[in-house]
Amino acid sequence: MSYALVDNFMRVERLPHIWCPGCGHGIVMASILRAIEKIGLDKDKVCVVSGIGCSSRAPGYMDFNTLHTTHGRALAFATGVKLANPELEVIVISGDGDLSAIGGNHLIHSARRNINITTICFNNNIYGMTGGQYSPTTPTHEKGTTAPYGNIDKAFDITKLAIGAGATYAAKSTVYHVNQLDKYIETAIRHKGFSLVEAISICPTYYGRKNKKGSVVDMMNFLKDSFVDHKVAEKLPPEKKEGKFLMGEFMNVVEPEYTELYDEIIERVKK
Ligand SMILES: Cc1ncc(C[n+]2csc(CCOP(=O)(O)OP(=O)(O)O)c2C)c(N)n1
Ligand code: SF4
Repeated sequence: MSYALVDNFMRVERLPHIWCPGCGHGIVMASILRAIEKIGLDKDKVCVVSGIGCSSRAPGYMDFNTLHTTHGRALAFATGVKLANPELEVIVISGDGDLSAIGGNHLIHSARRNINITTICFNNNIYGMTGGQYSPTTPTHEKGTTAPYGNIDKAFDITKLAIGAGATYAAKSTVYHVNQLDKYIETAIRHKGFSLVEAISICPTYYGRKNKKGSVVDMMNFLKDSFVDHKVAEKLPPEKKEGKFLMGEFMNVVEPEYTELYDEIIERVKK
């Protein structure tokens, strides 16, 4: 991260941060800051909202209007903020547990409404903050403290879940593919409507250690080697697609936005 980015957009008095060495979450936070800088948003018009988790600590380090709320409820608070003041650029930061377990209902209904909130999911496939319990995105057979012999659940694809619920912008990248991540976050913030960017992050302390994923460098190399853009994958022969995960922009459409529809009703009732 550049010094200018730190000076302009971070609460340096809050440092050092709480993240473990090698945690991917700082990379996603920096990506968000770069996108905000590039768009040139007025800091006072940005509101970053989070729930609870290692990922949800990010807004505490970011120098905007910030809300650190309760576990799973970031989108509920963010909806209130956006309806009360549609002028604000509202960005939600949420972990995979926060967004797709306890907060799953808020995710689907925010997407369904197409409210103009940008949600960035820091997906490290585990509950980091509370000690490595498995989450709805932990791959089947992988381990967590609550699945010491392997998890038998089928994992959520959060991007697909959001699209199925009505998100009008949805993209996925990783903490290795930072240029794409920057681009998708910027596009998501500029998008009018509900947007989701799933940022595949790494938790070396719990997910990596429990599943013997090797060093932080090994975990980053895994992302580099395993994720392929879905448009590139379409042209690959089946044997080259084996074991690959798809990333890229999956949805980008324009539909009526919730706070505008709400304002229309207010104007109609006033007449
Ligand atoms: C209502 C409630 N239930 C449970 C918790 C405990 N809790 C705090 S963070 C967390 C999970 C965090 O995992 P995730 O959202 O994936 O974020 P990460 O820490 O991995 O970034 C849990 C279960 C809580 N704080 N409040
Ligand atoms: S426990 Fe995992 S998610 Fe939390 S700070 Fe450490 S590496 Fe990051």
